[in-house]
Amino acid sequence: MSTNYTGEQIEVLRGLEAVRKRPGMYIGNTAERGLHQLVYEAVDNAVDEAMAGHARTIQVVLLADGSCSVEDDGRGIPIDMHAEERVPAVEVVMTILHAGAKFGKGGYKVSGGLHGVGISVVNALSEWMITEVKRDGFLWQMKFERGITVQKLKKIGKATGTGTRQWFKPDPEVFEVSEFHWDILQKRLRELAFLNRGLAITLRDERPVRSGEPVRERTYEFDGGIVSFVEWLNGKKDALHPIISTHAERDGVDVEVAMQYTDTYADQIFSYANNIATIEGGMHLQGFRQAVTNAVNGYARKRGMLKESDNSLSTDDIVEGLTAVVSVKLQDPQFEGQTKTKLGNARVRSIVAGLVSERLDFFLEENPKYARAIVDKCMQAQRARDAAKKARDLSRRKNALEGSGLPGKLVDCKNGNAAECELFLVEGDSAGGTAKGGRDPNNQAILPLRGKIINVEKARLDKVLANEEIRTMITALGTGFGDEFNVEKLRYHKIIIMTDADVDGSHIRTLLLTFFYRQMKPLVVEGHVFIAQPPLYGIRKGKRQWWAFTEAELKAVIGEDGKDFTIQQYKGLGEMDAEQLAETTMEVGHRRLKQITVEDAVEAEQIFTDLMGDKVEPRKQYIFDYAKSVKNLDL
Ligand code: 0RA
Repeated sequence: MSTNYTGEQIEVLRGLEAVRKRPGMYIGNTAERGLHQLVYEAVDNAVDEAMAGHARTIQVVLLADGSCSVEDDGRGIPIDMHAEERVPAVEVVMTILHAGAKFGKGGYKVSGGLHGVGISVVNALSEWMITEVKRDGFLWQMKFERGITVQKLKKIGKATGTGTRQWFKPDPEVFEVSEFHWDILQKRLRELAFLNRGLAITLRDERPVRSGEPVRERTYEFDGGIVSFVEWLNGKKDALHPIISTHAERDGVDVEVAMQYTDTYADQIFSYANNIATIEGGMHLQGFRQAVTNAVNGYARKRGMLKESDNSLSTDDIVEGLTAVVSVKLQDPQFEGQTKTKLGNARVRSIVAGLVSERLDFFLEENPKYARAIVDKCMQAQRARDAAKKARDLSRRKNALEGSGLPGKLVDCKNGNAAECELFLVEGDSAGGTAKGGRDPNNQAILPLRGKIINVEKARLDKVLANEEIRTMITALGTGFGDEFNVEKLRYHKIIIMTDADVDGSHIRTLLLTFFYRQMKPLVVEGHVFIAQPPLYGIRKGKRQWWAFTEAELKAVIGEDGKDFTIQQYKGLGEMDAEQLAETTMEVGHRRLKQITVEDAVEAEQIFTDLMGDKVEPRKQYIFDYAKSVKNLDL
């Protein structure tokens, strides 16, 4: 290589240096998430080519050497000389930060904070990368190492058809982990296939498998697009009517909506902008909710189901049991919010609302039987909500009479600063007593929960509120719940579920998580909920003592034969005394907490429905898949 750098080479080196110095700025982090982000970046480019109408298939292959290949059948990245940079266009795309945008491909280029950082970032963070382009009857190839071109564009053979292949090996100098996870990739690829009707995405795992296991390969392709998505989401629920859907472009915004009511109590509404999950919602979601509320109220009034003197149905009443996917694609998405997953473009609200109103008004008029079922369902929700409100007002008044209003069972802490306080939700009075003995009274509070918590997935709000354990917990947390939930009133910033490591314990844990997820979602989304991890084993040898939290840790301490060690297996919290519980499970510095995260709302919803809903079959399947699902949810 010449030492007389051109301007372009200097720009490339500066760009690479920036990316390799602060990878987190470009891909979030250098752990599991960042590693998978590399694949998403390559796939997003291919999906863009598909959205522009030029590619139909995408193949993602995980190879034995830890590399990943993403291939599409689009037009192929251009290989002609770039006028300004005087190198082939493909080299510009691969080596210059944000070069993709310069090409102004047209169509709906994603420019979110999460994606669209440019394939050159993947290149910079890869030990090696090979780009192949099929165009004009030839196969072209370029090679890179840590973003630096090591083989200029070269014709390596003949080819039929067109397309692009991006093959890269993440750099172990950059990433703390190196293994791609099938489950993580599969979920996102499936979602992309749902969101892009007709696009076929294949995931293939060519890494060595345990003997007897087949090589995994799955293709996701849905001719129904988001209608198939809703069908899949409701697969295990009973629907009240056929799926209602609409798809249209208005003022440059492509809008797709599919919706269906079920006989359940929770709503599952997923929104997307340019294929990015808008976890924090935004204008498209607002438009949707507003339109559905107006349409159902309008119909109910017109048919006399709601009398003049009746209150209108609220949006919360109207979304109960509703499953919906709202997907918009637009040129200039504005992503806002804490995690940049809230769509800010105001005009999108009225565009979505207009389309949904039109479609839903028409559906209700044309299908009186289904319309009645929907309105009935919403009115039942309204009645339950009224009953719940009365119960709540009553209990508020009662609390006011009783003084502080905090439940008697709560062993509170002294510190008044919520950010420093922790609440342990403990299974049973006896473990509660032990925890009380082991806590730090300054900032750790204990709330023992007796008996079973009601399953919120199967009961309406009024029933849920009649449950004493639930009421006690709500009062202790201080936030209210449901539509009145206010995270700013939270009295403890860490809520730690501490249950036994047995079936009952995991049941209670799941019931609590379901309640938080359904009625206090921000608590979960903002990362306030944790699971305590008591040790599985206590190990002694002479005067020395260890704790093991996994089988592997046990092995590591005692070695293969375990001679001279006394091993005690802990089945429940009750088997430890206060000091042991504090030392292993409660004290900062020793304990291991698992934070509950909702990275993947679709997955979380499915798991809660499966786990807690009416149908038995999915629950059996869940128990079968238990280990796997728990891992997905990061419990
Ligand atoms: C710029 C212009 C054209 C295609 C592409 C980029 C392109 C990029 C990627 C990335 C992955 N797969 C891709 N496929 C295409 C259009 C070139 C033309 O007009 O033929």
